[in-house]
Amino acid sequence: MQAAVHVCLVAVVFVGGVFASHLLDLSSQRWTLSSSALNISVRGSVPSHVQLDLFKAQVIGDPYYGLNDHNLRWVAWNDWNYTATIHGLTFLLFNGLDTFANISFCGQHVAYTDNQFRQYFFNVTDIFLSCEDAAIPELRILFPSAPATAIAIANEPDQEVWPPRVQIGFEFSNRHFIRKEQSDFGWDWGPAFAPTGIWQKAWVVQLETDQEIHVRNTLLDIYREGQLNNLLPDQTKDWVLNVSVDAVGTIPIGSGMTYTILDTETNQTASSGILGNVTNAGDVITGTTILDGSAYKLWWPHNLGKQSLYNITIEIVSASNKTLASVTKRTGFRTIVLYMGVVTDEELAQGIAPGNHWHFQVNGHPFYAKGSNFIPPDAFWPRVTPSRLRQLFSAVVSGNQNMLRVWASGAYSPDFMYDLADEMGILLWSEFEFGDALYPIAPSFLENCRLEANYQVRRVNHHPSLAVWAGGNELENLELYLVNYTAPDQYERFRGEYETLFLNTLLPAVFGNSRSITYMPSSTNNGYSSINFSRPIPVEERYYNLEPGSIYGNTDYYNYKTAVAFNISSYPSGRFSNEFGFHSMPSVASWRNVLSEDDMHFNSSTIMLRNHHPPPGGLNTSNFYNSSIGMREMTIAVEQYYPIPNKTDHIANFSSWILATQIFQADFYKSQIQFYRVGSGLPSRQLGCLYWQLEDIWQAPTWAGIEYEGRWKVLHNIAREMYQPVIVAPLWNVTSGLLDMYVVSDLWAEVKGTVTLAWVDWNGDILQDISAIGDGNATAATTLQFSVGGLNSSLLTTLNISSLFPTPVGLLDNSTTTTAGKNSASNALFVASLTATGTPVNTNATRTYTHTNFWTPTPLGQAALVDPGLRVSYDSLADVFLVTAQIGVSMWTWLSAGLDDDVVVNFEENGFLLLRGEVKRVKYHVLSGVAEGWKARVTVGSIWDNTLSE
Ligand code: BMA
Repeated sequence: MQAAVHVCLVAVVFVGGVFASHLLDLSSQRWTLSSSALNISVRGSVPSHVQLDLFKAQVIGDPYYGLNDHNLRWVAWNDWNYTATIHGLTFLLFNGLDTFANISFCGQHVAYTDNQFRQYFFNVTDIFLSCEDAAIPELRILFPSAPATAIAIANEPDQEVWPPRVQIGFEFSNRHFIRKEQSDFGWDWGPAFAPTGIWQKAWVVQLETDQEIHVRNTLLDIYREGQLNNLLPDQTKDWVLNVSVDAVGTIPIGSGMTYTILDTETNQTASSGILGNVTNAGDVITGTTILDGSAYKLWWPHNLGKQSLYNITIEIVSASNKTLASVTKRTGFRTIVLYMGVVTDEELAQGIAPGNHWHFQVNGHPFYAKGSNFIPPDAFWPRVTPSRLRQLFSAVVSGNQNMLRVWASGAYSPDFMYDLADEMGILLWSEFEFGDALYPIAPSFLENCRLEANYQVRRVNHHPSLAVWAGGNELENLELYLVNYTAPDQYERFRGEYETLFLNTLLPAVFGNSRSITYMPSSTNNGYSSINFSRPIPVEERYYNLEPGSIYGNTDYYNYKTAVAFNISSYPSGRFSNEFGFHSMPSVASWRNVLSEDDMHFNSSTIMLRNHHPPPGGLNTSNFYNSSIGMREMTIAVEQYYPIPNKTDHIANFSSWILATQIFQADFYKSQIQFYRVGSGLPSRQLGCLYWQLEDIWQAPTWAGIEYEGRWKVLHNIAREMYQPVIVAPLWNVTSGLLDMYVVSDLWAEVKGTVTLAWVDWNGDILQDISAIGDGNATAATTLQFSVGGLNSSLLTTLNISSLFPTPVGLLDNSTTTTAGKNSASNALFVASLTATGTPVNTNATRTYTHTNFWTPTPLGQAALVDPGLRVSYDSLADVFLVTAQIGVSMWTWLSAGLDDDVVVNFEENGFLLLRGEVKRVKYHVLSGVAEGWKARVTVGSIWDNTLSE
């Protein structure tokens, strides 16, 4: 037996050479995926998911096609084996097993795992040495069905139960019992595939002597001396570098650590030395040092400065000075705090409403967070590649977004995602994967969560893009609210359970590993009522203990009653908006990748079944969506505000309806983004706006601004416009009939400039007759000067709309028909054009900012629109598209690549206003597709086209 093992090892070392680095990447092995019950055996891969491997082997069709999300449920209900022959000494190391996994080696049990988000490693030396059949030592990982296992756990005796309607369930129920991506069981924007498999990288780690170790995870924590989580640090202090390395194998007694810091820009060593205060627990070694507080360039989000990055190399060195392991992490020097402190008397005197702050400060500076919510970009993470994410993040940067909230209930972001965010200057508000449910507090469940959080916090803490940790999504504002609503007598109990997991278990995972990052137990909250680091759990939540007249936390706002969509008094007034939205349809180009010709119409059954809004209403056992409500909401919104498409050609009609839903979505978000940004200068001192949601997980009617294939919906373009540093923003008060014109700037220094205001008709002529701008003394086209302070808004002027247009304005419900004629509301468009000079944050050179915005006193569906005479041509010298409106004003001007061209292209500006005679030069980005000559086939349309029948 022993001899056989030796032969085998020698053969591996010399023939395969695979142990030269002591690491065998398991993705290089030949894997088999099989199910004996189904009599399926195909080639498997690592990292992968069962559905991807079955698709590759042509056992199933494209999981995203048609109704395959329904038809392929059998995959999720079955158990699957991944097997490979490996010559394994001494450890198996898995960065992720999704989700339940029975691991055996040479026919012997190794382990059972039950958490998709943990890293696991096992010493299999003894099994390998005693392997009966050493020639073919088989590694077998049996993945039992996740949905079936979740049901089995739910049915265990004495299992916890919650009041009715608290656990938000989707297609597969009981997600809250298992540590798996919660949206794998369905969500209101995504499919339910419950994928399974070795979804992350895996290795055989061979340690030949007991002096050898392998680094499996590294924590770097960089903070200002004296800094405490959630509190503002002193920016004049030195930096502290804390290092903690997790190893496979035993770190020899007497080992120490050295560090070298390399400036990645200059390639020069910035400093190096030996870490002090070393403690060695055998499997983890920690050490620390102080670094000069002003010797390092700061890292900033992309619109606030440079993304200076440093490589820190840590070497673990034995007592005899032998390097045992070396690890390099790219990091940056910055402080970031989500500040929830009390509004001071001085701030009250400045006009800030009492209560608490709720905003981010980077390197000691408050800034306006502009961005959106990130959901899993694919139902199958193994096919999310760095290049796909780079493309998505390029859209984020070009969309003027500096922060993404990486929503809980997906998966923890891969390292390459943080790396990209570090490079591109995108802050990632990160969340533990718990959401829209209450979770068990059984000790084994809590321990599982603790280990998961500990691993994830340590893994990503060095990334300067990490902005904050939140325990989960919508736990206080929704879940505890629901308990209080359905079972008020049990509220105290469930709030206590919530604190057991989210304060007593997850908070120490953050505070115990990191001094640099803020933690809050749930995404939408009213902050803390007290914080005191002499308590074991320093944070005490405020919940709904609110003083009337005070403003506290962040807001989450959804309203599907579209009649009030543009009524600003329906929007929440808080310190920060972290979610709001409405769904729209993806483009025809997206749909035709997954729909048959028969299904290419607005309410086709496949589209209806892919509309998961509204969700099943929190009924744990229910597994259906009332999609017709979601489809109707989009339809009603279009009917209320825009020309109603009615074309004879069914694809043209489909396309017009799609665009109309996208225009409503963009219009609604625009109205809210303006409102929240104006708040930076109001008592709410509102400093953040993250809309729901950045991108799609598949092709479906959702809240996304970017479609699955990467195409920008109207929303992404309009958000890009509204997230520019300096904007002019009309806020319409339905009740008073006043239109307040604001200038908003999120630059840090004063901005000065002019705004030209004019009423024009749809032909583009100035309406000389409507002269009442502001106090009524101004002329029809008038230029006003403004100055707005840093990170502020200022009121430019107020227009009394009801005196200009005595006829009521509002929805298209017949009661509001305006009289025809040149000066009627239906013939008027208010245009505001801003030109300003300002200094971009952290630069010296001044820059010119421009923005043109508009407002109409009547919905466009009621406006006397004319054919704007749009033309588009491609200017090959300048490599831009030129768009003009030759006859009239073009609203929601929309460029698109021809449908026959298999090209995915985004136009840098789209969905814009074009005044008569104006020429817009539009740049573009091709994401994929090689169609020759597509540029000549680009078309341009506008909302006016939706009035046509052809
Ligand atoms: C909020 C989010 C998500 C959801 C979205 C749209 O509730 O947190 O859970 O997908 O709204 O409904």
